[in-house]
Amino acid sequence: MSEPSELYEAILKGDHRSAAATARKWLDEGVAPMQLVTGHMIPAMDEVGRLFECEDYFVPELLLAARAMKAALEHIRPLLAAGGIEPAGRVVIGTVKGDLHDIGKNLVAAMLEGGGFEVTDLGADVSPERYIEAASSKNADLVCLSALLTVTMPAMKTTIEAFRRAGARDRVKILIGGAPVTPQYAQEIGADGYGENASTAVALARRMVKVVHA
Ligand code: B12
Repeated sequence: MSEPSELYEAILKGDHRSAAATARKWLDEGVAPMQLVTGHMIPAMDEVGRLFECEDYFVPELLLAARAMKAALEHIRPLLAAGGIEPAGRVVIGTVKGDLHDIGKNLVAAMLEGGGFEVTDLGADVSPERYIEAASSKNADLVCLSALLTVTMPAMKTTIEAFRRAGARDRVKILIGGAPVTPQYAQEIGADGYGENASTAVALARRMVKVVHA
């Protein structure tokens, strides 16, 4: 992003009406959806995080920024989903137990849909039991776990262990992601893969489905 844009400012200020209207206007003018996401919206959320860290912003400002981000995403999501061509596999996705952050998870879900996957989104604060139940009832190839808090990362491990205990671990590939998560952590807890962002998540999911079906 060369300079702060209207969309960036709207998210930073938590103005959901302006965020939605600006996103709509730019999409109508032909700006690529992912350019809005990576060039303006994610940088705005990063700045919100920085302001929170240095105590210029508090939880209410985070909530307003998140609402503005979601309002803009409402316009972008259908366009990402429309990009898909062939059905690529079945995915169950959610944010792990105790964690309410769902913006990144929503983006990953939208990109996977756009990549032709059938996606079941369980939302946030998802218990291991709900992942296991959904993976079984949807006959999922992949389970995607998101966590944004260092204190909820262990819930990823607990979820993977629960799959193992339920005898369901071998039926799915488990991918993890979220800002504090690392490839090393994925290896440590026995996940099948780690994705840094929504685009790499799609490439990774495609590779994993090939492995599942091999
Ligand atoms: C918005 C926000 C909130 C909102 C969330 C609203 C919502 N509906 O999501 C609210 C206000 C609820 C919130 C609450 C809290 N938050 Co908060 N929040 C944020 C903030 C500013 C932005 C997160 C975000 O949406 N980023 C944008 C998205 C697009 O990025 P992303 O989530 O990282 O996702 C991308 C990748 O990580 C990846 N990815 C994500 N998931 C997955 C999954 C898979 C499978 C794959 C492959 C990839 C992948 O792809 C995504 C797209 O590219 C961050 C700061 C930051 N910059 O991250 C703090 C932050 C995460 N929050 C923080 C904290 C401390 C809290 C609270 C504890 C605050 C409090 N005192 O109450 C609570 C916890 C509530 C709870 N139980 O969850 C800290 C966490 C610190 C830590 N290390 O644990 C952060 C880092 C802020 C900070 N700098 O201190 N928060």
